Amino acid sequence: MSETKVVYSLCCMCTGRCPIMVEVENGVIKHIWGNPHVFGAKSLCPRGAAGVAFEYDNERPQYPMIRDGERGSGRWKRVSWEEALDFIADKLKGVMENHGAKAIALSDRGGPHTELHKLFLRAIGSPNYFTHHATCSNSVHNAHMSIAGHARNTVGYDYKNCKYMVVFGRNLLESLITGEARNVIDMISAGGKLVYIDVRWTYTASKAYKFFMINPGTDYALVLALINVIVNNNLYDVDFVNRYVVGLDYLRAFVQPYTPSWAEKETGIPAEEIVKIAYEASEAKPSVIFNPGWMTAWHEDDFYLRRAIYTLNALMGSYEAKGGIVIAKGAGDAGFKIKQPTSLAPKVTEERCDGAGSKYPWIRAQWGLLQKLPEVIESGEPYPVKAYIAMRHDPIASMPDPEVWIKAFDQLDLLVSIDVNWSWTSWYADVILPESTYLERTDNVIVRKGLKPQLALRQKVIEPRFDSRSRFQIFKALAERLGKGEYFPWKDEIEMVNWQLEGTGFTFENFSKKGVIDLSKDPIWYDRSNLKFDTPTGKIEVYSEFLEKAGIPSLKPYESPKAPPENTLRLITGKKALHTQGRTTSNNPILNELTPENHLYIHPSFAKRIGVKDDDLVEVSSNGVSERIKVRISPFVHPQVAYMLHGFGDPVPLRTRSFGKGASDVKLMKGKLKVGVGGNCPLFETFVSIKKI
Ligand SMILES: Nc1nc2c(c(=O)[nH]1)N[C@H]1C(S)=C(S)[C@@H](COP(=O)(O)OP(=O)(O)OC[C@H]3O[C@@H](n4cnc5c(=O)[nH]c(N)nc54)[C@H](O)[C@@H]3O)O[C@H]1N2
Ligand SMILES: Nc1nc2c(c(=O)[nH]1)N[C@H]1C(S)=C(S)[C@@H](COP(=O)(O)OP(=O)(O)OC[C@H]3O[C@@H](n4cnc5c(=O)[nH]c(N)nc54)[C@H](O)[C@@H]3O)O[C@H]1N2
Ligand code: SF4
Ligand SMILES: [Mo]
Repeated sequence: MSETKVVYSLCCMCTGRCPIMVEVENGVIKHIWGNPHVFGAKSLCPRGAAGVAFEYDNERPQYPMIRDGERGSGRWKRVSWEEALDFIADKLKGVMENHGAKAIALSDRGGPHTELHKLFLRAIGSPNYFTHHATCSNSVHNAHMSIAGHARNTVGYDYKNCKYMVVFGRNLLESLITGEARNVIDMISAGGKLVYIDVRWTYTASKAYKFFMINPGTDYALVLALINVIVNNNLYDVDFVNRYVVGLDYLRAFVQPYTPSWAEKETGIPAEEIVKIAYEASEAKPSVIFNPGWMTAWHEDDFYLRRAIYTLNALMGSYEAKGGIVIAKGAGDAGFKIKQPTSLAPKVTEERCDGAGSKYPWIRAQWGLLQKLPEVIESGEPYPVKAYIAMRHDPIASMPDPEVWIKAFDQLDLLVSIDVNWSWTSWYADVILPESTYLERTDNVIVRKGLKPQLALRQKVIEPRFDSRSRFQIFKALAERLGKGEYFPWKDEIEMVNWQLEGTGFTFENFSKKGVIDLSKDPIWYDRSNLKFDTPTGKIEVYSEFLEKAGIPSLKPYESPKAPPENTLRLITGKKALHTQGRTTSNNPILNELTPENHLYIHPSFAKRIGVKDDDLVEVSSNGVSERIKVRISPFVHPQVAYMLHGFGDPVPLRTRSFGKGASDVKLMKGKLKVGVGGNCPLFETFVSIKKI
């Protein structure tokens, strides 16, 4: 008799962690749906649904391997888990004896499923934990930290009740997270107005009430002009600003030169439209969101743009307002305490190798500056780093300058890649550890923060198909081998989950009914007359004494972005709904069939100049690097930019579907392994020349 069941869990086909409902028949996954108890419907983004194709694809590492040839030669020997873990532990012991634990670095994607990696690093005593945010949200996180005292993701958006939202290059409906995209559509259906700013047309633009194609890298001019109109015409929320904003006079004086007609020349957006946005937003306040996006522009000065966008939200009084920016409520707000594994080990106080939090005091250590790691490895300054664990992270594919990474890796005593796919980094690793997929493992309990906080759990749906292990098993085994087993006191994942839930009245079993546990029946709002921001003044610091002391202006005078040198275009990249980042989905059997390669989108005026038509093959070059790619000609990209999807030009032959298809953006972004003011790599400061082949 056939046995069917439904298991609730969390997706991991991107960073969104959407709640899912998995249909299983006789131990085989048949379909992955959205969790209807959370979404009110079963639909899911295409990548989430393609999790079935990922699970049953054999083109992934199937057992632990140790390198058996030159780095990058693709020669490996299969080993048992015991051998692989012993090998790693021996190397780590050697590194610790010679250089101390701080010579061991680990990077991952950040987020709440990193507890066990961080616990491992704390247990052995290394401060060198990095996230992937140097090429994701670093400047937004650090900007919000500096202005409101919290990370970007400790505030959310009350989209459903929002009446007016201005979005800066955050492609909400393509670079999507299922629940967020749904909420944005609900907002528009309910009559909320979306104003979308980008350098190219996107699906999000297609749903917008107004779309403006802005001159690349000039968003800061637009924001300064909006502030100018708002403060000069008293369009701001006076009560909120008087109560919570530090630096209104500074702001008022600062923005005086930045008039709408000045901004029109910079941005290409008509002055009267800028004035209209300011007035329309003000009418809708406080149910207004100026959405700073995730990284949009990736320009060196991005940090100031983000601070200025958050300033607009403060002026609208939209913090903790219905339809505005809401402070995300956690378990504590609902009267629950969830124990976190990292709390078992003391924080490491030793200085980090990248200068985050020390040389760069405004850049928080919790995300780090991964772009500094190759330099540290090469130079041994401020101290040697000799071992590196890339955990659910592919730095070579997701950061600029692959050759710099590869060269630095040659200086390491140990490079470990823990992945579910063949990543570019794993191709150079000494040891590859295949993690059990997200459908084959249970992770730690997470809190889904928001107005109504919930607990959620990624849990094992089927047995691992290959000789893989979960992150729990891997880090516990390594800690034990290094004499730190006491920090991983649980027998297995379920015991850990139950430990996390101790005192709440819930257990592992409570997730079986609908996948999540509601911690609050009603939305939790803080008292708007008594808000507390985690800054030195407890207020929103438009003027920040802390930054000024560190030599960073609170707002920087505007400088026009560099114009592309003659016959070049600014290279920009992004995502589409069918793919995730660099290596998570490009080889996925279904998604690869739908989008097997990327194209270079250019404006007809430039196409005419270089004599190309749709689908012609061109050579794109920057800084001595060239890639080949087909062109698409579109009037919907700004005449000064060339756009391509991120994550193609796969160099790993074992990924037969994606190998060699399309062009690699990270190769072209040569020389961008730098520290922008907010800690981001300035990826979009890349200019390319293009010629027909
Ligand atoms: N030029 C350019 N660079 C970019 C971007 C861009 O648009 N343009 N986008 C940037 C952004 S926003 C981000 S967030 C970063 C992302 O950069 P990364 O975090 O490196 O993103 P991915 O390539 O998706 O995932 C990294 C690795 O995690 C592996 N993985 C997936 N699921 C699991 C799992 O369950 N367990 C384990 N152990 N491994 C897993 C994947 O196979 C992949 O090899 O890239 C950034 N880099
Ligand atoms: N389908 C899909 N969804 C995803 C992901 C994925 O890989 N695939 N990744 C997830 C992750 S980790 C992240 S961080 C988010 C990222 O979400 P987004 O930040 O929305 O991601 P991108 O697609 O990189 O979008 C960047 C946008 O900035 C625009 N842009 C470039 N230069 C400028 C400029 O000067 N001004 C303005 N206003 N716009 C500019 C680009 O044209 C592009 O549309 O997406 C998440 N969701
Ligand atoms: S947005 Fe899509 S791929 Fe990302 S977690 Fe949600 S369902 Fe999965
Ligand atoms: Mo990201």
